[in-house]
Amino acid sequence: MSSMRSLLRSKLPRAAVPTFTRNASSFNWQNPMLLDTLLTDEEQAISVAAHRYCQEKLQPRVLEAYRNETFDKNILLEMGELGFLGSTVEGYGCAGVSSVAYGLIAREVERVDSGYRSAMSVQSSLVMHPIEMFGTEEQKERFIPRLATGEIIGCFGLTEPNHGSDPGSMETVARPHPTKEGVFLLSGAKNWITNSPIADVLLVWAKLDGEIRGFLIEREKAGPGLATPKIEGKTALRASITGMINMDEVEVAKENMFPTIKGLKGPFSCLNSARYGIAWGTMGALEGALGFARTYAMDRIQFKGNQLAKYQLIQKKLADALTDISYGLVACVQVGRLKDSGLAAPEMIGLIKRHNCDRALEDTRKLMEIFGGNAVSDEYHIGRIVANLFVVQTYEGQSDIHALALGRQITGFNAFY
Ligand code: TGC
Ligand code: FAD
Repeated sequence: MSSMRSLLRSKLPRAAVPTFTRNASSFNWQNPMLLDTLLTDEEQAISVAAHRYCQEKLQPRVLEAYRNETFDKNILLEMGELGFLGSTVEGYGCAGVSSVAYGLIAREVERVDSGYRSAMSVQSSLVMHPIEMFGTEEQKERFIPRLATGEIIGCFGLTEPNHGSDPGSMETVARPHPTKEGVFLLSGAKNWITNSPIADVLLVWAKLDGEIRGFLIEREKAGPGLATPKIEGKTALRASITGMINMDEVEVAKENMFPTIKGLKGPFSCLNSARYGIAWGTMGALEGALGFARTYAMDRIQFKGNQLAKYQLIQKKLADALTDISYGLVACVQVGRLKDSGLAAPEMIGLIKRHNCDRALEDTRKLMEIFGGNAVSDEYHIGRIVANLFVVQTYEGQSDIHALALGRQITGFNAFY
């Protein structure tokens, strides 16, 4: 067990670890499928630690952060301290926990806000994990330990202003510097990039001689050709920071290029890990929304002194959400186990990403109705959760794009043309 993993566990009072003592026939709406029976002791402990941190430290900050569209960089330092960043990476100061444990952390973070999960998943799945998979030993040692503590922040630049669902058509190019040996010049633009305005290291995908390659741009060495303006006025995911990456002949040393990975499978392999985390995260968001909606329905009195919770149409909305949470979480555990056994096909991950995003978006939109006019007040949280989930259903492959990837497997016909 690595030291970070021990650290993660040592934060827990023993009594906080869940136990399995319960009646055989009991049903707990907060744990409908007895998810803990599918988890190891270590995964349960990590889940409890993540729940506590997120509820005690993130939940109290989220309203103001969302209102003011601000992201507190200290959150990544706190997550680093707890071992949440790059938690599946082995060595380099990382926890080296299972994919299921990583998913449980994503679930707890997104129970508070999708934007916080976004910041964590980009750092973990889309920067640290790619360096682990494709980087040289020197790159791993140079970047991963500082990314693990949150001392430096990373971002992942794939999407461009004219190429979102079809990144294969990207226009960003790299070319050898005409006079400096071992240096490339990167030119182009990336759009809608989580963390880009505050990133110290920017993983950018660009075409070199027509082939997609990964480059690690270091802000402090990039010079005046690099600009990362913040995108202001977002209608969702306002607690995370999003921006562009504008590159005009940005110098990148050859030592900062991934040495062997070429083509779309480079960025797409990174997305497998991030999409898997989203499948868990959206279930956390839905669980959070169900909790808020249940509390509201129990408290709100209408008609002849009745709680809203007594009405059948209200109960159906709650039951639909609970059912989707139950199926969604069990599927996440199964895909996580397959992932760690090397048996998870990308389409399995696309399937749970798509389904859990769709169910979470639709269910939270229905739960929103329970709040009536109060849904419009940010203090009830539900409007923020629904707005965020639209983005989560869109990024990392919009829902219909994953449907077409599945359709291609079912029929053998490629609908991307
Ligand atoms: P296609 O022919 O399917 O594939 C090209 C090559 O890539 C390989 N590949 C994969 N490899 C590993 N894992 C995967 N998931 C893979 N998917 C594809 C494939 O085997 C092939 O390899 P090779 O060796 O044969 O060349 O490519 P296509 O051009 O037909 O595209 C298919 C499509 C539409 C599914 C793909 O373009 C796609 O997934 N589009 C969605 C784009 C997307 O997801 N963008 C995400 C941007 S990052 C982001 O949103 C981060 S938000 C983070 C946050 O804030 O939380
Ligand atoms: P488009 O590709 O223009 O698609 C628009 C609509 O058309 C979608 O509904 C899509 O499903 C549909 N469509 C497209 N093609 C087809 C087709 N062939 N058949 C049927 N329907 C189709 N990207 C990054 O690289 N890094 C990041 O960190 C990142 N963070 C993001 C953060 C936020 C807040 C947001 C909003 C986006 C982020 N993205 C990031 C970008 C995100 O991945 C893209 O928005 C997403 O991939 C969709 O691309 P697009 O917006 O260009 O939509």
